[in-house]
Amino acid sequence: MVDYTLHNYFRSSTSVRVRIALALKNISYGYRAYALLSDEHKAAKYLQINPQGLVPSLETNEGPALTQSLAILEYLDETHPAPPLLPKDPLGRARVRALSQIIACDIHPVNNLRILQMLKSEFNADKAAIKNWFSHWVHEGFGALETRLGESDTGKFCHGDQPGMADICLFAQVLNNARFDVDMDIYPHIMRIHKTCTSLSAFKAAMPAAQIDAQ
Ligand SMILES: N[C@@H](CCC(=O)N[C@@H](CS)C(=O)NCC(=O)O)C(=O)O
Repeated sequence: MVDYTLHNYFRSSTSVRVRIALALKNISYGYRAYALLSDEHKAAKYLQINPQGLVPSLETNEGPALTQSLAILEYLDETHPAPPLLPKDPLGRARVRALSQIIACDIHPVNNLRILQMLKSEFNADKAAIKNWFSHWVHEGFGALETRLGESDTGKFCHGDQPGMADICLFAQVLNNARFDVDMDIYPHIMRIHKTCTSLSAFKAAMPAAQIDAQ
């Protein structure tokens, strides 16, 4: 039997992604919180788990800790196939990975805490400038995502009628956007899917406010 410990932070959207996948697949796990604003993720002990000093990491009793949220999602999908996070057909898989990566590769990395901190400390960006930066990169990615969600493969969720990897990424990013007041009224497909996800217990359980370190 595999033991899982999730090293994460309540508000981290990449942590939200892994918490949703664990909940959808009904996998129980230990919860270890790192306060990012106090740099707990940069402590030597955590760097032994994840040399990148980023959350989340998923520790198992089978080998080295897993890092990178999308790699963790794919590992969970391969080890616990039901319910699937990716479709079976190669074209469908490529589509879902592409929708996910709009968020995970092209929006999230440039809006990560360490980037925003550097904008402030090295480039004197004030609150308004940081908000502008954050919104700019969200709109770049979400504009394209919204267009793609107009495709016929979209159903109740990003791809068909079951939630998968792209919905997980979408849901977590929309939560992040709320903290920066990003105008979401211009994204009807994204907001419809986000609302549908919000009604599912796995998504509710993964939300920041439901975590012990949110108290
Ligand atoms: N590509 C990585 C990104 C992980 C990541 O950047 N996590 C953020 C929290 S959402 C973090 O640890 N930030 C700490 C920092 O920026 O110092 C993944 O998907 O797991």
